[in-house]
Amino acid sequence: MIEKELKILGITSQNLGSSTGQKWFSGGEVFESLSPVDGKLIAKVSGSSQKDYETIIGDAQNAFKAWRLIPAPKRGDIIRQLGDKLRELKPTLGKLVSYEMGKSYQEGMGEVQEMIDICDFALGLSRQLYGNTIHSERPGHRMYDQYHPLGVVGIITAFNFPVAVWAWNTAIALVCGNTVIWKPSEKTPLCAIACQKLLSEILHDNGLPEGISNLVIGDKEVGEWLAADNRIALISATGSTRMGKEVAVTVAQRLGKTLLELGGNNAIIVTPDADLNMTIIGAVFGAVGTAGQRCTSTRRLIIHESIYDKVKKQLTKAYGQLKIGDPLDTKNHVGPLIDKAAVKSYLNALDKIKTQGGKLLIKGKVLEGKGYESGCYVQPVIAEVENHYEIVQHETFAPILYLIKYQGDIGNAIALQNGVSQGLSSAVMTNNLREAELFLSAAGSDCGIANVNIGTSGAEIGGAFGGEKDTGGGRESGSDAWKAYMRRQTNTINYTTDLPLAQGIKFDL
Ligand code: UN1
Repeated sequence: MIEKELKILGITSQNLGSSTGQKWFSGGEVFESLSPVDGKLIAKVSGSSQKDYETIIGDAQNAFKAWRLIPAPKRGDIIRQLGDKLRELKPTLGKLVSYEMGKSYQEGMGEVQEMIDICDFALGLSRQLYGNTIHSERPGHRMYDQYHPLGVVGIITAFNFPVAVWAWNTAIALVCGNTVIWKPSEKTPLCAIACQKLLSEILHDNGLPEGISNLVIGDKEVGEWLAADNRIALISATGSTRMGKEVAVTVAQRLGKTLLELGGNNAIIVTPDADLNMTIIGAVFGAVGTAGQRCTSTRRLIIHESIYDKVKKQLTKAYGQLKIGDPLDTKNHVGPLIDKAAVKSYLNALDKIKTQGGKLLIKGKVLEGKGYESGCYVQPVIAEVENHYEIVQHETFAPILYLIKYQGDIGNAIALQNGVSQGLSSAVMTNNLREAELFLSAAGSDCGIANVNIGTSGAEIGGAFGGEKDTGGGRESGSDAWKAYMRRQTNTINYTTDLPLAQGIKFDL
């Protein structure tokens, strides 16, 4: 199924483990990469032993000493070469993403495109890591601030975006002069090995040392090693709020830096002035795309009572047209969940919806029979609920869409939308300028992402990506998110023969 792609990507029995570049390690526990598409074993991959980990961190620290001195635009050129390679390999890597993770081939290709986009962004950024010049209060003094690399950056990523989130972090961290150690999800190790292989070959071909880009394979325990390790300056972690809270505490204990991008509970508000055709497409893609396993997936639709029945009818009709099956077959809309544990949590959520008072408009089930042998394909669900239900307050990584009714003006809808502990992505569907502006104002959405007339998922890399509250507060990707990967230094230079003190303090000897 995927042999050809693995071969093109250079994945062989020699590199099924952790790596500092040209060196590969296979000292630890063995993990199986199973495809949720057909349930087949793709490969067995070795996790990192503590000994492997020590070698990797040593190489990352050594490499940092050289890498930080290479001019940023030259570092940018390495990332340009990565982008070029990704352009060439887009269908191949896109297919591996789709097969190992289970998202549609279209979305797998989209993920690789996101990698290419961040490489372009990082290349430009490598000539723009600007500080400010500041006017000094003292005569003959010059002040400015500048940004220096941090050191070794630890990157922890989730299974749902097995390549793009690495690329957002790595492309930016590397142009900023850091070296990186990546711990991908143990559910998608082959995507990680493919990325590591691509980048480390480029680094090697450019005569650069081992240890600039590193990969450690493992589960939670390896994540804990990274979080507790004071040789790692920044931990950038993407995943559940539960994981993020643990990482935050561990890293804070050693006063390290964190960048957290955690769970969402994203809503689209549908007002009486919404364009309903756009609303239905945006909501359905947001809810069932990646089988509801994006942190930006649409989980709640907050609909005005005057159009509630109409939206409900059109949505249930649209769900009736969804084709569920092999994500590599482009006629299907919805692929499988990542594994059987995810199916269990989907079934558990359905039970809770019923016991907490919700009504299933489209009932859920695990699909069986030909094409569904992996046991990971589920029926996307629509449920009528109230916002305060415990299950609605919780992020379930599955295609479950909650319909919530609001009355009165948009202020009531905004209160519901903000009435959850997470704060990642949000949207309003309206052609009413007053509603749109209120939604974007200080009294509006409390999320890191707030959209008008588009859905909650599918952000571009040019903006800063992340959210507030239980989403962790970090920002990755575009805009000035790069600043989290650097240390700021304020410099004051006196070019006179006097030594005036700031604040006019007199000190004569
Ligand atoms: C994630 O689910 O962790 O905005 C990232 C989006 C994608 C990234 C999602 N560009 O949906």
